[in-house]
Amino acid sequence: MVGIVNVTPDSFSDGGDFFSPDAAAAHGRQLVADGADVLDIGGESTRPNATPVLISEEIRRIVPVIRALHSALPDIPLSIDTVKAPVAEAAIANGAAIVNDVSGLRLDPDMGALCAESSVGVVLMHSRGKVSDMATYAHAEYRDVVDEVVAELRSRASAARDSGIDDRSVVLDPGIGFSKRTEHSIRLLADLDRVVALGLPVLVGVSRKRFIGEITGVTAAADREEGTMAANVVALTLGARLFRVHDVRGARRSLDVAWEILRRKH
Ligand code: HH2
Repeated sequence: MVGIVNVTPDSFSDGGDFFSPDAAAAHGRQLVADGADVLDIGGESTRPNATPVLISEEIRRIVPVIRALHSALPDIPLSIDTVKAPVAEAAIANGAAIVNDVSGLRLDPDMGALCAESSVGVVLMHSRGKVSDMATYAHAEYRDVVDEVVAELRSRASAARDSGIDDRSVVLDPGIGFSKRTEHSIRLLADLDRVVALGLPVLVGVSRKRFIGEITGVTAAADREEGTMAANVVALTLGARLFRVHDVRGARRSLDVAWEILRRKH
């Protein structure tokens, strides 16, 4: 279970809630008490029209939080959610063990080598375009979304290998809601076993996302928890093994029950 710690003033569901380093670190500790195995710390929102963040500002936001969490929770792997190599480097220097790159190493040519040299875990998420438009529909044209996302993830995994990153350090993520309309996100979740068949562990980030709001009519992102749990359980059934969530306690309880049933299946 990957708990989300957004140190941003403008994330779509919890922007501004944990913006100070102390509040973010306290929130991270609570998520671990709730059952998080990993914490994912992000200093830049991918929300459409979010204000772009300078490298220096992103580092200023995330380093105090990573330091505080690393010293309070030395056994919990910390992940840095960034597409920028200097931000990842600062995070790694202060205790981060995983780089969660929502561009799948596309946007910063130095990211692959940095991850290889520092032997960190790497999450390769599928998206298209730049940070400012990857959560819009600007690049959401597909003949077959599953075929194309699988092919593009395969090519990101091979780029990671070419940079010297060990396959055993890599996790794939279909990028739910990134350059995808609701129908695309739903198709990808329905055929998630095709992403799992690429042979690397799969993470999904469905938490509170727009497709859940569009299915249920729930407009307030923080009220989309039941839909989040349902989507996570389906993803688990189809082979996902990591879940990036805001409400760790609810995700933990629902997925623990689902797993106890699934693991007894003949
Ligand atoms: N989704 C978001 C951000 N980072 N990383 C991965 N690997 N997978 C995801 O699905 C994913 C992600 C968007 O959610 P959130 O962090 O809540 O919002 P924001 O981008 O506004 O900070």
